[in-house]
Amino acid sequence: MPDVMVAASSSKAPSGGTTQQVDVAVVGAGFAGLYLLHRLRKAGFTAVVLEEADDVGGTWYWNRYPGARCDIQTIDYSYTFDPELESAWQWSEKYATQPEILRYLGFVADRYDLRRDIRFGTKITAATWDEAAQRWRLTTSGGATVSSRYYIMATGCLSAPKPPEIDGVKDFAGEVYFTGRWPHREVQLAGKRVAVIGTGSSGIQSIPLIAEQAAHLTVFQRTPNFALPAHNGPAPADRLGLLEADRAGYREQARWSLAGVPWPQQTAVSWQLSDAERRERFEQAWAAGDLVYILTQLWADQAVDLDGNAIVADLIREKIRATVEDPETADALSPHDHPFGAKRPCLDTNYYATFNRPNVTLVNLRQEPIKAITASGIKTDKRTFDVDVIVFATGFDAMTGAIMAVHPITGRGGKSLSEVWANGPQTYLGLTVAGFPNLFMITGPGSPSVLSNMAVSIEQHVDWVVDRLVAAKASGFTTMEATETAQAGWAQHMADCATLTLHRLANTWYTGANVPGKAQGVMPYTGGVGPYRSICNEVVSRGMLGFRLTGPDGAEQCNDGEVVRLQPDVRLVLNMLAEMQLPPLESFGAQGARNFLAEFNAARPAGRPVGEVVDGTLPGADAPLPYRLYRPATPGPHPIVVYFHGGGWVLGDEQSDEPFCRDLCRRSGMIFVSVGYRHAPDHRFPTAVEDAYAATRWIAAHAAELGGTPGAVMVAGWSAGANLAAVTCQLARDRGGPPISGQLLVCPVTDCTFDRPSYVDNATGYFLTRSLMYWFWDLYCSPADRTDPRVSPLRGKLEGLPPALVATCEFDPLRDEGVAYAEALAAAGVPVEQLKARGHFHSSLTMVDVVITGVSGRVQMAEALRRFAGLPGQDHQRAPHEIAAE
Ligand code: NA7
Repeated sequence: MPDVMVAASSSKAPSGGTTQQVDVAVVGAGFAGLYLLHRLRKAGFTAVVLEEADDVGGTWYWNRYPGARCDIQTIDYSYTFDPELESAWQWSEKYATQPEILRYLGFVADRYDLRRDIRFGTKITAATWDEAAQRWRLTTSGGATVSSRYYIMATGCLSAPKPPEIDGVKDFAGEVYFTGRWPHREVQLAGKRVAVIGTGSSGIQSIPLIAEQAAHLTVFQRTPNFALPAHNGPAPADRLGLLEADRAGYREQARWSLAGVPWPQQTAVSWQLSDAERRERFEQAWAAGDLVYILTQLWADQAVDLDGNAIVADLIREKIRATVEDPETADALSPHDHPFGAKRPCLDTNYYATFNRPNVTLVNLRQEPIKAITASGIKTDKRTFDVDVIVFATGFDAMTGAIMAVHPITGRGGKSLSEVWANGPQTYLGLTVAGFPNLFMITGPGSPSVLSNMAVSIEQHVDWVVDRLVAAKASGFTTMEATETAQAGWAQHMADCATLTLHRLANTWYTGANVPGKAQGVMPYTGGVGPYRSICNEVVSRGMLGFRLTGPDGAEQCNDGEVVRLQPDVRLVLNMLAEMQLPPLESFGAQGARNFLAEFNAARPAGRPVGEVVDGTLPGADAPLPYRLYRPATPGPHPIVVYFHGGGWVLGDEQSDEPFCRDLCRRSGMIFVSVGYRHAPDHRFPTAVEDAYAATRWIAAHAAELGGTPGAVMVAGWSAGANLAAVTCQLARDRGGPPISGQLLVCPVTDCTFDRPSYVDNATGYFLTRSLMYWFWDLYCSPADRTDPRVSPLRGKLEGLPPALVATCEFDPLRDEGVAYAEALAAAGVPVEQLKARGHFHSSLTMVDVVITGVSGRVQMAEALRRFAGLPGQDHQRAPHEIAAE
């Protein structure tokens, strides 16, 4: 294999002070810059790459510390754009070392003759958008200038090392090294007293090797990190076999996966598995030595739910205790302050075992913070450590540092990027910034970047950008700029995604917390590589949504808007349903639709355990009705909620909303009795409502027998069931009971008018369609009866009704009639709380464990029920999710 060549044939700056004119200027000759240059050239653009280092490699040029390796398997951490390149290069190990990765990048640069357009040793000192010329003007360290139509930052996410932030570094008389700027010469540590500050990936990779050389190693740890053994060696035969059996298929699967490595999505959640099953899965992951595997393959809730996550964290801490002989050291090395995966976990070789060596000491900075660095070593507030060498493995000003710290970037109207990002990075898709025309970032903040296999994300970004430049050229546009609306929408979507995961619960470089004074917020896109790719594609298929394109002679196209308005998990559910290409539910006929629903429900998660589930029969209006009772695990008696399922008065039964009933039973600590009322078309209006009322009477009268608190009951329902709950409250008021202390109406049907905006805006595409609602209405109720308050409760008298929580979802045809009912109740003096779920669809709140962003909505519902019952609120401090409010 050829060794890395030093830039023997690099691009030369034009002499004589002339400005180099190119179509595209690129910063950085790492993974991204090299592929970008290759693609740009193939697409016919003139391009120059400006690189501060003396050779290609980017992060792999600078990070030469002992033990530096990739921690995505190398067969996945490779370019995939050229099958011939793939067969021309063989990796020697499962996780390649830094020198091998650098050789690979040199090999790629040579193979595609890239060096002739790269200017090495060139630092850009300023980049300014020239409004008149509609071009970027770059000045460089050597004094040469470049003028380019497009300016692309291929600067990587972890390129700007963070200053040590410790007093006295300059006073230290010994040697100082930074892992992120390790010297190119060999560093002699043998026989020396070495200090390593920092236990992120760089520290964890280098500590075992430094310990082998040093006379004594002292590790200064501020935050313990989770690390798992890499089990390095040859690429695992099973993964290699999969790749070789179908290279194109394997790569394509990676592109659509969550993390950019082709592992299937797990569906089983932790509480559906036994202890033994969970342990088996964990041991398998531990043995696999693969970060993406352990982060994605254990159980579906590990990255989104604190309880599911705590199980993994406990098991890893158990491994640490089993490896580290001194219990106090083991304890200090065990992370307790963040969920597993919320901070970047590490892959190690002998990391924990290194602390069993007699020449290694761990200093827990949480117990004795560093006071200063002195001429002879490091002083904590308890002790002094004299050392010969200090290694700073203290990390980077991640993601934004790489872009902002490089040089001032000035956009339209003289606005600087540092100003625009003062409160955190603002981007559209992590690719562009409003106000900075023709500026692109490869794997910028707001894209999956560091939460993914970078190789896959880089190729996706490069392809997307170059394809857009080609398309713009073909249609005569010369500038491209994100709109403010699109950018704000992306910020909202980013925040929605971040709510879904546990990343926001840790202070990490993902959130900017590692740099004092840096704005805080989850910077990478947490929604996954595949979903992100589909969004980027959607921007294009919707006519460059969110971009303003301009060209000569006033040509302009602006298709403004937000690309994602749904909650991220709702988007996935709806996309999945769309892919199934189901015929409209109403085309099955009533019985066919019921069968379909039963089959559909059988495939969903079963719902979490409750104390007891009891089936029984109660008298309806004029026939026995089945019911299913969910009892909390806590000692009774409990308040009772009478529940009516959804299904348009046509579908469903007392079991069909089981996960929702279980969830609310657990959260509220109340008995839920789900009633199997009779359905249309066999039993048309008013059978269902009379059944609902009769059932409520009977349950209230038999509360004590059912284990409930005697006295008032509450009613609840979803959709048509919420319609029955609302009507039951009116009937109970008018017919002398039973006493009802509160009503929970989730996406209720309240009126027979179909011209409210939500019926029009959400007529199709959100599962519950307008035409399905028409069908339900037709089967249930003749037009002549529809204004009867027993089916259109909005038309009834509303005074004197029990307090209500009315939940509505933004993308639901029924949204506006729910809101209208809440407002009318309030106007009639009824205490009403509204829950308007932004970005949700009709089924969001009841799809427990599928639509996770619905959790805090259900927390709110449970709290409302407890208030209705006169019970104190619960401590929801640990509820990890907040529903987005409108
Ligand atoms: P990281 O992961 O940011 O780790 C830096 C480490 O240095 C981390 O343990 C920090 O503790 C520690 N640190 C930072 N500043 C200080 C000061 N002032 N005093 C004591 N300790 C400090 O950087 P890496 O280079 O290891 O890895 C970066 C990424 O590269 C990695 O995640 C992979 O994606 C590849 P803290 O946790 O902030 O308390």
